[in-house]
Amino acid sequence: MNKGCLQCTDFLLLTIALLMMPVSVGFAADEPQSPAAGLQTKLPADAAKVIHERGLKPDDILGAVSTFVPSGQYDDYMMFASGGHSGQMFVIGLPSMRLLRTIAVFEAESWQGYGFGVKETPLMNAPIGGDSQKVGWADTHHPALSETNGDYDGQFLFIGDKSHGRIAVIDLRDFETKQFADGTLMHNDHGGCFVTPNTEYIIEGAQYAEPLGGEYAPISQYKEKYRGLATFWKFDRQQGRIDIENSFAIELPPYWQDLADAGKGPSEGWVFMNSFNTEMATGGIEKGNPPFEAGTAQRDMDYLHVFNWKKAEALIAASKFETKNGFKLISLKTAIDEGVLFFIPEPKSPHGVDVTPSGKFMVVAGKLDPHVTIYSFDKMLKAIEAKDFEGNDEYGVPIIRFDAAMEAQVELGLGPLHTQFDNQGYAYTSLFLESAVARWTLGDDKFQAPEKPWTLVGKVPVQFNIGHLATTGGDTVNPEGKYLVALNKWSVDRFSKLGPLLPQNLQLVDIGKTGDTLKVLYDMPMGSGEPHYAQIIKADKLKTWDVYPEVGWNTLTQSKSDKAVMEGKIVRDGDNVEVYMPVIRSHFDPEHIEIKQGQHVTMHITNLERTIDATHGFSIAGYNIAASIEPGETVTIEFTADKPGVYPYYCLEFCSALHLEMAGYLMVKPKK
Ligand code: CUK
Ligand code: CUA
Repeated sequence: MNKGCLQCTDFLLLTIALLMMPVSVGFAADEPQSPAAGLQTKLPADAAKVIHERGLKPDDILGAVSTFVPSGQYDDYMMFASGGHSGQMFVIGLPSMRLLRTIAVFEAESWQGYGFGVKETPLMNAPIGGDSQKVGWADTHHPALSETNGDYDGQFLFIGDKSHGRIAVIDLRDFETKQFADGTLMHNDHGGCFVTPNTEYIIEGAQYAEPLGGEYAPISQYKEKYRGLATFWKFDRQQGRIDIENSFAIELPPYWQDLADAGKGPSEGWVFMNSFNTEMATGGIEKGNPPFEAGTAQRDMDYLHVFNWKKAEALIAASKFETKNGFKLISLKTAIDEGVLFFIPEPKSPHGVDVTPSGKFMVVAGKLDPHVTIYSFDKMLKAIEAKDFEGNDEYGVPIIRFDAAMEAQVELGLGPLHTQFDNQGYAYTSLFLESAVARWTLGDDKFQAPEKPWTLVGKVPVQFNIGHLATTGGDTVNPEGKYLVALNKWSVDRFSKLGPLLPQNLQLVDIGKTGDTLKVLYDMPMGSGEPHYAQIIKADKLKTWDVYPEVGWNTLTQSKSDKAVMEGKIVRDGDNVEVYMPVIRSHFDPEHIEIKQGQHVTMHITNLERTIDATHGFSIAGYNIAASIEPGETVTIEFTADKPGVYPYYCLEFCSALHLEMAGYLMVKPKK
């Protein structure tokens, strides 16, 4: 027997041992066999051969058996990841790391019938900046799941668009986008959104300061005319919509506000938001000025913004606001005078701010500082009450003394960005420059790690250059501490050659075992966008529909449409032609639609099916129309038949043996 075979025998034994370990330990010989022990006899002999042929090492086998989800079984967790400048969102199952679906949000997506004629989507006629200009793309950064009492409730999902300062609302009953809320005061924001513990508000920080309301001011008037912003979008859970009327923003100095997190538990009612470029650098490399990258990194400290949002809400109720571009705005002066806004120095060019599960501490990571800085909410509050300020910034915002609010600093490594939590008293911080995840202990009484508080206990290398990281339930009051996903920016040599544009690499880490060295279990290439951030929810918290509740469902209003019919008909009123079209395997009714050139056509198409997965599509190639009509759904399509000719329409989903026969003709008779 050669050496390789000996090795593969070892590996087989290891596999069996791994399979048996959790349940077989402690079983006496005369006890009945454990279920896992039964696997030993059933493990196919070919397994050793496969392990040998594929050259798998023990860690590979551990990764494989830890992440494999057999056919027909479901993943335990669902990860909702943003899609960067693909403008969409991705739903990924854990531990399998399978991409389960894309959610079309800000961009057209024909598989979902999103953006190609169907009216029941916010994409059709989306305004931007209040000027109704259509944009076809977005840069999605931070998803936020709706919360009840600080825990994900599985009802709604929000996602920010950095490029156009928008937020979208997704209903998790059907995983479809329902609304865009469009900021009218600034052209951009960080694309981050963060919810308060009962989803009263969705918070969005600005990014690049600009004159508010789309006005013009030369860069020489940066300090006087440019401003930052924090927007508080009011969420109406009953309607499943952002209530734009009752949303508001707070005017801020022209620092570049970044990420935020909402207080919870003792800090509920407060919001913490990072900023950088408190230098107010204005760039201009071409004129010999310091470029932004240098200009924004002059000072050792920037300002953590601390907001009392309950007080801000009371100001709105008391009409202490102005209205700009139709949006409620609390002026910087009012925010200062009324005690809504405070600063605390934070080192240095910070990026992430994350509130610990207990709500007692705020963790800030400075991109250019090897430490994370932990602030105590209790100390902050005491400093505010005692007016323990080191002074004011040049706009008059009181600055809490760093030492008055700081609890601890932990040296982690190079390029710390974002922090997540588990249920064992550990925090996890991404180290961009070091390509690692640092695990360190919280000095928090909610969960307690065995090691000394505020101590680095280990690092797991990742490939490569990690941005965000997400843990199971990681932003809630009850993190589950099961998995961590590293969202790495670079994948370099991890996957097959794909040309110069490489996917991001999402790596799964098992964090459930105390004391164990953390290991990457699985690499998932994300080849359709750059997920900046993700949140991971226990799959059984989602209460999704299998089919729409009633036949004739309007998915935008989430109620029955009055245009649903069981039998097809064409109603003609002068040049307006209305087509009522039921759809069921395997026909459209009607199959002929005859109209005259120039007539306006409105189609109401209803999928009569009640069978799970019996989705039909509808397309008219010459008219740029593509719909996905899921079981029970009614869609509306409107177009002017300005091009004469004969246009076949057909079903886009291979829905039955006679799917190809599911077709019809749109006949547009020329005017002359
Ligand atoms: S950001 Cu991309 S790595 Cu928009 Cu949260 Cu930090
Ligand atoms: Cu319906 Cu194919």
